[in-house]
Amino acid sequence: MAAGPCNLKGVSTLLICVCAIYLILGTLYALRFEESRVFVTSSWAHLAKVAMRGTKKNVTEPAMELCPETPPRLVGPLHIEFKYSVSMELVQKVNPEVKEGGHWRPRDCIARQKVAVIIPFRHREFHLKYWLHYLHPILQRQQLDYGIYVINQYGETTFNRAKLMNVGYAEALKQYDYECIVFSDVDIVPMDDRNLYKCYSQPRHLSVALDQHGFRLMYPRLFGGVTALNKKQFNTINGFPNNYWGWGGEDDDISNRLSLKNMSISRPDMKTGRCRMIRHGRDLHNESNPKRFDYIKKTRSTMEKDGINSLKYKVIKVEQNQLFTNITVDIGTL
Ligand SMILES: [Mn+2]
Repeated sequence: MAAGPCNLKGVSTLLICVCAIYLILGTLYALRFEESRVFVTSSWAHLAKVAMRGTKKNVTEPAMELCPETPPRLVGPLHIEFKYSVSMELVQKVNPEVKEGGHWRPRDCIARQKVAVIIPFRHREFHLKYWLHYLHPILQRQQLDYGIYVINQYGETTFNRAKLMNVGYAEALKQYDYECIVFSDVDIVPMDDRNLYKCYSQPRHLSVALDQHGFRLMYPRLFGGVTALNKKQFNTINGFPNNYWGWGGEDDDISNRLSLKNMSISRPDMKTGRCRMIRHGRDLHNESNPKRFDYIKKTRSTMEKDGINSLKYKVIKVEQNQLFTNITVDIGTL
């Protein structure tokens, strides 16, 4: 009889043991499976993450190359007219990539030059609208890393184009590491986008064939309208004269400075260099400067002391507009 309970005890012990082993093995199996599943999912997650990182990298920081020497989206001759009216709102709408302050740069390649475009200005909002309307798309097709600076002369004293251009040079360089400065009258628009708004090994004259001048270069040393100088070229001539108040002469003084420093003038051909100028009457407070004939004879002695090294002005206001930076400046008076 002793075997009975003993047997029963043995069977129940065995059962308990089997149950325990089953539980342990089951738990172990489950744990192992879970673990491996965690491992599997995490490795997939990892792979997915790596793949994502790859695509993300291509979007935000692609291995960018220098833009091609000849911009591929240029169209050549352009139809330019000033008959229909344009609004700043429309210009903004068709140039959605232009950032505050009038900055833009190519997204898919590194621009070959960082260019500040300086526009000496006063009371020509009507012309500026056209200029922005035509130039923003052109400069984008030219794949430049550019910014537009309108240098607005404060007050109603006599206009001084060259001094405003000096101010534009100084102020633009405070904002960005520009390599090239294009100086443009507000009323001149190129008629061919192959006329690149960039700098060359010699100072560049871009507005070589104006419609109002019968698409002819008025004289060989002409350096007015739209010009481009890199920092070295600009500093070699001590920038521009500050003492030409009123219309005329400052462009010839700049031209003198270039030849006195043994630089030549680089130009597009007369077809590519065609430009349209908006017809207008003489502005108030920009009477022709009677002293200009005398001054341009003395460039040799004046250029070293009058220029970017003697520039004095007071910034009144800097506004980051959507299509350009507007700098209002007090440049004093005659
Ligand atoms: Mn004009």
